[in-house]
Order: sequence, then C-alpha cells, then structure tokens
Amino acid sequence: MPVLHNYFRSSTSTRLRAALNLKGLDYDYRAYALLKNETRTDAFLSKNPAGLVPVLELDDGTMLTQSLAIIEYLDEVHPAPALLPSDPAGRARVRGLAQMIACEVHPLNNLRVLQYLERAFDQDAAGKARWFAHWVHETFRPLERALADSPFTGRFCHGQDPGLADICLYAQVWNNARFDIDASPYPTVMRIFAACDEIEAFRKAAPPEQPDAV
Ligand SMILES: N[C@@H](CCC(=O)N[C@@H](CS)C(=O)NCC(=O)O)C(=O)O
Repeated sequence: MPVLHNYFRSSTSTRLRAALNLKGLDYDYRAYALLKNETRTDAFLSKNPAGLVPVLELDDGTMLTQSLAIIEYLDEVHPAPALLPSDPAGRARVRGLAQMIACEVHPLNNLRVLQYLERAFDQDAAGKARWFAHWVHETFRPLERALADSPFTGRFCHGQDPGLADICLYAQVWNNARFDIDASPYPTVMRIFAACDEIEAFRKAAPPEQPDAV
C-alpha cells in the first residue's frame, strides 16, 4: 500500500487524496503539521528536498512529488476511471484548467508565501487575506468564464465525469472558503464544486475529514 505523506489542510494533498479515492486505491495516511515545520526535518527532506507535501511513497520506496505529476502517474498505472479525456484537445483543455489553479493561484497563496509576506513585508492577517483574495479572483474570474462559456463543460469541468480539473477546483474552493473568499461571482465553479461534493471520493478527501484535522 502506498504511503501518503500529507497534511489535512494542504490543497495539494486534498487533490491527491481525491485522486486516490476516485481510483479506489488504499493508502497509509501520514500527517505532517506544516505550522510546526514538520516538513523541514531531515527525515522529511530525504523524501522531498523541497520540504513540501504531498509525497506519495510507493511500495518499492520510490518517492513521488508534485501533485499533478503524481495524479498523472496514478492515471497511467490505474487507468480506470480516467482522470483525463481520451482526445488530445480534451486533455489539453483539462490540463489547462487544472494548471490555472495549480500554477497561477496556489503557488502565490501557499503557506510559505504568506509567511514571507508577514516576515519580510510586515503584513498582518488582514494584509495576507487581501493578497490571497486578490490572486484567487485574478484566476477565478477567467476560470468562471472558461467554464461557463465552453460547450465541453458538463456536470463537471469537462463532460459528465470528474477528472483532473475538478480535483484542482474542489481543493482550491476548500482553501478559498478558509479565507472567506466571496464565491458569488463564480456560479459555475460552485456548481461543479457541489457536484464533486456529492461524490464520496471527494468528500472523504476534504480537509475536515482527515485524521489530523483540528
Ligand atoms: N506544486 C506542488 C506544491 C506543493 C506545496 O506547495 N505544498 C504545500 C501545501 S499545499 C506545502 O507543503 N507548503 C509548505 C510551506 O509552504 O511551507 C504540488 O502540487 O505538489
């Protein structure tokens, strides 16, 4: 059984938990409290020198890092249910939607970025919340349009089945809620979030459901 090194509140961990659950794969859950720097120990850094979760440790000891790369690995090794469409244009669309969140929102709002704003730029909780909201809205505005305007959007981001883009959307909406981001400008995003939340694999991946949730 693979070992998932992760943290309940980490949205990149939520992504990976959702993918593992959708694939019906069991995993051994290991929690690292980010606020206690538990990913900065030598033991953790030997798994991922970047000191970031999630890491998926395979049975043979291989350590996989980067949530999107790990999810694509799972999709290759366990093809059903598919998390990417079968056609190249569809795959590019889904990867593009996923990367809007994974490359353009998440890195700017990650814990270490918010901590650096506080440490080096004297930002308090309100300043950090303003920064977080700004970067969410910068990408959620075009994300909403991309989803609402496309004939390929269905019950989920691409068609009638959940995939990689839904996984990223679901995890990010949980993050946004923690920072009280106004979701009212994003009805399509929130409709898809609700559709995901009806699926047990997603609900079981949500931050409050994890053993280390506080
Ligand atoms: N691009 C990476 C990002 C991983 C990442 O930033 N993880 C966050 C939690 S969501 C983390 O470990 N943060 C620790 C920190 O910022 O110190 C991925 O998708 O896996």
